[in-house]
Amino acid sequence: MQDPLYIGFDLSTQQLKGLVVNSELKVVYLSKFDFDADSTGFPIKKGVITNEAEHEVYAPVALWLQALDSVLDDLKNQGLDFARVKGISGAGQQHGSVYWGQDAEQLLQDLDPRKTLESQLSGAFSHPYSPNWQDSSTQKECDEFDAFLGSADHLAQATGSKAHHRFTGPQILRFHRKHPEVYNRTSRISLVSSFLASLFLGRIAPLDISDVCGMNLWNIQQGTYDETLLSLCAGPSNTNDLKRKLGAVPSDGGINLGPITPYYTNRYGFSPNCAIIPATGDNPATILALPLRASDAMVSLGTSTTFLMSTPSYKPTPATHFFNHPTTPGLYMFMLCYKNGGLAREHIRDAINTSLTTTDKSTWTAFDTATLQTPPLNQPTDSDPMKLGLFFPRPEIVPNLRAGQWRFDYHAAEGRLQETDAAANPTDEARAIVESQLLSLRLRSRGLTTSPGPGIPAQPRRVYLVGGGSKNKAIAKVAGEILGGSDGVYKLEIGDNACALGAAYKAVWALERKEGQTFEDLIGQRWREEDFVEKIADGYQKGVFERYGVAVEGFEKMELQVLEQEGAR
Ligand code: XUL
Repeated sequence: MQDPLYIGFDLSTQQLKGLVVNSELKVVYLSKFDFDADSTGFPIKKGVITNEAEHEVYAPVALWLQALDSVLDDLKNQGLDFARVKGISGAGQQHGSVYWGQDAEQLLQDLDPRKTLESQLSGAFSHPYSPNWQDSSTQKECDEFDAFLGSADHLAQATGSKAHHRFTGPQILRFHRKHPEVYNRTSRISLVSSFLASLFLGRIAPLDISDVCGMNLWNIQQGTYDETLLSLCAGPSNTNDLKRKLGAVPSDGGINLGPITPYYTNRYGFSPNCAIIPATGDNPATILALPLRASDAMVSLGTSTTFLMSTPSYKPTPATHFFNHPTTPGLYMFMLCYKNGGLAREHIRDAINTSLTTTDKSTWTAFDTATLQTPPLNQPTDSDPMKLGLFFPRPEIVPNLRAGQWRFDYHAAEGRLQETDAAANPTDEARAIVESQLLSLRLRSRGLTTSPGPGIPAQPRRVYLVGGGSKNKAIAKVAGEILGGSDGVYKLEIGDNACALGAAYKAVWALERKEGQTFEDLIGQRWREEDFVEKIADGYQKGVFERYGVAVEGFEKMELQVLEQEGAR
């Protein structure tokens, strides 16, 4: 038999991707199906359907079946020898739920290899749509979730997050109220990740130990569903019935759920021994795209900013998220999900370019120069105030504030803040906005880092930058100054394949690990760092890191003051 192969699928909002790696973690095949461009028969835009009147966003589940048929056909056409595939895992957009009908398991078991999944399973669902993470129809349910254990803080302590519109518990509660008949006819509820695994397993797969934390239903420290929250979510119907619909959750993210169902061996030539490994959420899968060590941080600088960290600490607050780590017991995934990010930086870039009458409006040269020429906190001398600000072209959730801009002078010696005029010169704002975004990350992650050595302050070991903004060396430099990174700031070059890679690596680890061997250890031994990362900036710099430590205090005060002013607290 030739060397084994592993498939990681990424079922995201706008596409399905199938990525095949070998035991050395090298990518050998890749196939993509773009929902808008490649599907037929679904009235979707960017992969979803929107009902603006009710703030609903959802995706047709049959679309995903069509996509999987197509990706498997394409991999076959590319020459993949499916008999070599030893394991399959996946990454799913988080929080989305799939509602299976009464005969779902039978349909999954009886799949005819001569026919497509779409033609056989489109009728397997009690509800043909999956509520999407962009849905915001559940304000009422979120208020109930936040109140049910006493406060949003208590909910965050129990489940790792306060209530969010997209989280599956509030979504199920609303679904239940809106479609009581359909809810009753629903045999099982999957997350997008476990839906994907179910298709390969030929029966409903359990929820994943990390992805289950995106529901507001799983009590992370108890390692069980939270009975109180289940009773809220089940409403007038039976809590046990809801528990049965959701199913048990294995604690091992690398568990072998069982062999692939015969449909795939007959239709594509998979080995009957090919193992199905739990698929996880796309964010947990992202931290598996490299051997991220505890205390390493990943910053995704896209349209929005996402911050991910692997940490042994569990310190939830209403502004942050904690999930079980997808592979490693005793570790957690810490996540910050901002609404703002790239757009705020682009506004200032455009303003600077306009004032310079630069012809190419999208060039970052002037923005970078301005960032690098401005002293930290635009503070020429120690006696000058630190310039701080908040820049939100869109309403923000971290913290919960309307769209707007606020600027302050912080007189650190007296701990005094003074609001200033908006009419700042755009070139002064370039550094301010980058600093503002990074100070917010440092403020919220500072309790999770540890000191890397005697006399060195607590900070991440490495900071990995991904996404569009990671190309920008000026941002990387400021990231190192503010966040530190005892080993530096790195750019992670895995394009947009992070989730699919992480899923494929999860399958490699699950099936090749020695007794007790962690994901970080196995993948760490095989990962050729030089192929994937480039050090792009220094991390910790004595003096400047400590100065930003003072600024973080001012930043925290500023946020509180703005929240008070806006009546948002
Ligand atoms: C995370 C979240 C998004 C989706 C995107 O909480 O809602 O990142 O997972 O697919």
